[in-house]
Parts: sequence; structure tokens; C-alpha cells
Amino acid sequence: MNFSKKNHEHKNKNANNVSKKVILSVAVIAAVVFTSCKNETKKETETTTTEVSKDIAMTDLSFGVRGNCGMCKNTIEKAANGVEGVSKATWDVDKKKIDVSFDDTKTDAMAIHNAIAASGYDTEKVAGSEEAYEGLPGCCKYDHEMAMNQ
Ligand SMILES: [Cu+2]
Repeated sequence: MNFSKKNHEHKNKNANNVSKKVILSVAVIAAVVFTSCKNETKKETETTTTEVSKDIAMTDLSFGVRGNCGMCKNTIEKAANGVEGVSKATWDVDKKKIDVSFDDTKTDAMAIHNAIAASGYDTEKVAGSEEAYEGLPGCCKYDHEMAMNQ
């Protein structure tokens, strides 16, 4: 009788250990699942953000901008990219032309023309700032008669 009771207690203790292990495993799995869910949620948020920015209607525009060289390209593109809402600006040194993409809820074509002109460069609509032109390196002092959109 005594022996049998002791054996029974021993069994109970084993059962307790087993359930503790099970609980611990479940907790670990839950933590892993929770962590990966968190990561997935974060990824989904990022994806959504990308989709939203794709959904925003981007306006593509090309117009003439005078300039000579790679340094001009840097200055012109930096000026255009500095306008809030502009996502892409590529000036072509041979064609004397810039391609820009911008969010037309944030800016417009004239703001981009003005920003480029302020950096010293003539666009087909706005003459470049003379003061900024004076500050350009010698190689960048382009001819104001230069044909644009070549
Ligand atoms: Cu230049």
C-alpha cells in the first residue's frame, strides 16, 4: 500500500515536469511566432508604403537646360532634386535636356525651372541667376546662346 502510494506520487511529479516542459516549449514557439509575425507586419507595412508611393501619380517632364559638363550635370540635378516632390532628375549633357519625375501634389514644373535657374543654369523658361553663374567653375560657364533640346 505504502509503496504503491509513493510510486503514484513519483508519477505525478513526472507528469508535472512534462507539462512544465510543454508549457515552456509553447512559450518559446509563441515567442518565435510573435517575433516573426512582427517582422512580417513590418515587411507588409514597407510593401504598403512602396505601393502607396507608386500609386501617387508621378508627372514626367522634359525640358531644355543649358550646361557644359559633368559638373554642370551635378549642379543641375542637385538643384532639381532639391525641390520637394521631385523623385528623379537626369540631365543629358549632349541633348541639353533634363528629365524629371515629380509628385504634382507637392510641386510643379515652374518650381523646378526656378530651382535650376537659381543654381545658375538657363532653362527654356527661366534665365539662370547671373550671380550663381558668376560663381560657377570656369568649365561650367556655358554659352547663353547654346541650343537646348538638341
Ligand atoms: Cu560644367
